[in-house]
Parts: sequence; C-alpha cells; structure tokens
Amino acid sequence: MTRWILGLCCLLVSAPALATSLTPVNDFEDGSLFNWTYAAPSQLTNVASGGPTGAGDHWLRLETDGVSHPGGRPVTTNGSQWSGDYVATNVYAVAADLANFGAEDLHIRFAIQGAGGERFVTTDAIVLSADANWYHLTFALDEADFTQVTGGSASFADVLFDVERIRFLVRELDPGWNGDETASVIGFDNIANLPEPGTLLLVGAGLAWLGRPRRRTT
Ligand SMILES: [Ca+2]
Repeated sequence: MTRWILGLCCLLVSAPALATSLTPVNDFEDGSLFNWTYAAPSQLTNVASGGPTGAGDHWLRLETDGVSHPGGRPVTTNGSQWSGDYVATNVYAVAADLANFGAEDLHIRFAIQGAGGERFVTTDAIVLSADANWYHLTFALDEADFTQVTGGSASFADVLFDVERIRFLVRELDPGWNGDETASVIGFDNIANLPEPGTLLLVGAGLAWLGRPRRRTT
C-alpha cells in the first residue's frame, strides 16, 4: 500500500505541469504559419515538402535579400502562440529544427521579450552551416545564457511569468534585437516548448513505481 501512495503522490505533484501547454508543436503541417511573422510577409511561407522527415513534411521558409527594408534582415517573431506565462506552463526550453539553404553560414540567436518591453537575447550565437541539412537546436531559458539588450526593469526570471513574444534572428557579432542585413534562406520546423526535465523524471518514477509487480501477501 505504501508504494501505491508514493507513486500517486509523484503523479499528483506533476499533474499541473502536464495539464498545461503553451502551444502545440509548431510543425506547419496544417499549411499555416502558426502566427510566425516577418516585416515583409510575402517572404515568410509554408512549404509543403522537404522538412526534416523529407517528402510531405511542411516547414516554414524565411527568405531575405540582405539589402531592402523591410525584408533584408533574417528575423521571425511570434507574439501570439508564444506569449504567456512560461512558469505556469512549465516551459523550460524552446527547441526547433533549422536548416540553412542559403550561400553563407548564419549566426542564429534566440530572443525573448517581456510585457514591459524587456528584451533578452542569447549571448552566444549558434553557427548554422550553409549545407541545407536540418539541425535540432535547443535554447534553454537560463538567465546565464542571455544578455538584456533593451528596456524595462523586470528581471529575466520575472519576464518568464509574462512573455510577450519570442524570435529567432541572425546576428553575428553581438547580442541585439535586430538581425543583420544578410541574404538568407532559412527553414524552421517543429518549434516546441520543452518541460523542465525533472517533471518528466518525476512522472516516470511515479509510473514505474505503480507498475512494479506486486508481491503476494498471503
Ligand atoms: Ca513539419
């Protein structure tokens, strides 16, 4: 009986995190943009095939020319499905599949903006090779990985309670909210919010405990 109680406790502790989700995985299979935006809307499109799993896998395509305004800077933003309380919804990290279909390697950063205008950008960029292969990138929402670039008084931890928007951008030399003027063709797919790892371990432990063979107690 004791082990059943312990197992149920594990499940009950984890229940709030399982019950909420900020947004479904943005897999683009419905033909939409999942409310990702760009200053020049025609340069952001849903492509019906060629995602990470190949034929028939939809993905989000962003093309920039590197010179015009708007339309020259590789940036895409989402203030709809990705706004909200990341603490209540247990968003620990944001992951995505990206591919660089352009001619030059790109320096990818991830950014987050709070409701008070606070903007934080990853301090280090990830180099995305111009090889047209899909890469799985994960951005942990760890304050140590971000630099505040503009506005507001809320801390990074406070911003996670009230996120207004997130964005991916190409910016090489330093953290900043705007992208570089760069010609590019970038693919995005399977943009997902990841739960805190301990939650899954806790649930797994609870299920494993409940699933253990019961000893006969005659
Ligand atoms: Ca897809």
